[in-house]
Amino acid sequence: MTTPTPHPRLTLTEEVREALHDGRPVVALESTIISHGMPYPQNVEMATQVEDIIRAGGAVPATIAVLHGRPRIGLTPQDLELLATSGEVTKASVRDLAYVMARGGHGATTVAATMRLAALAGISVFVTGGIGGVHRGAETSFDVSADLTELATTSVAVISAGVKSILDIGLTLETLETLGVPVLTYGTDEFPAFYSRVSGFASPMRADTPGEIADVMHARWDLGIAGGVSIANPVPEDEEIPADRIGGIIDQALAEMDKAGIAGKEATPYLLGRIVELTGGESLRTNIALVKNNARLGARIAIEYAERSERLRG
Ligand code: PSU
Ligand code: MN
Repeated sequence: MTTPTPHPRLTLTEEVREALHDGRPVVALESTIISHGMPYPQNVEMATQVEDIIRAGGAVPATIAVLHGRPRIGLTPQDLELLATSGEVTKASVRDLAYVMARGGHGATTVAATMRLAALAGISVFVTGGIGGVHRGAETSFDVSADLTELATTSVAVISAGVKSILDIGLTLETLETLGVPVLTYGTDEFPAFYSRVSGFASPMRADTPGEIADVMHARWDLGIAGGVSIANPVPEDEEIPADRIGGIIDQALAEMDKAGIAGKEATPYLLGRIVELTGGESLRTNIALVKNNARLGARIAIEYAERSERLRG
């Protein structure tokens, strides 16, 4: 194995470029969570703290976005502030990337778009909060996140806290199975539901150490099976919102969304914002806590993965 050269359309920070060149662990981070997933100033504080956690864990953070039409791998504090405050940042999934680039605009990348750009840069590990999935009512709305189709094709490991029950968790797991995506849960026999540690759905595959997860990544990709690995890391116990308490709030937010006629790419940002209001800020604290928890795990996975890659290179 050789270190891949990042795609010429990408702009990398020196820190990220050197780490990738040296084969040191790098962890990608998304930016929709900053621009469209949390209010200011908690969004930029979260983004900064998560980068610090990854550095403290021994890896290099690479927050990804499109700025002035350029896909950027690794951002400055000023870039993070812009993403956190500007009203001119498009929520950019894979279908939006080319349009935002061609117009020279700013794009906050979703899980799908971040995976694609991370892969082009040669980054194999990506930390987020929650992945998109099959929305409730998808049998009529057809609203299935492009995060799922990206996981089917792009070879990046994605660490999340599972799937929020604003989505249909069962249908999301079924779809991931159809798409051939391994879903690992970290240290638990139950698939976690983002705000809550339990979802009522059994873990498809359990892993108890970062090394086991790195072994799965290597086995899949060495075999030539392209596509992601989804790792679901439950929110810490003392930070969770019990499923029975968040359930009613999510139902209310979904009903209000339908009444307001909100759909498509606006759905997830609307629901997240409304849930923060309805919980009096509790869901935001939980959201921040679970992203940090994922960052700690992601750094450890990136280190184990880099060690195995190094050994294979000899
Ligand atoms: N879940 C969260 N916070 C987020 C998102 C999901 O708890 O910010 C974002 C992620 O960027 C994810 C995107 O990729 O929402 C999914 O949007 P859609 O359902 O429109 O594909
Ligand atoms: Mn959607």
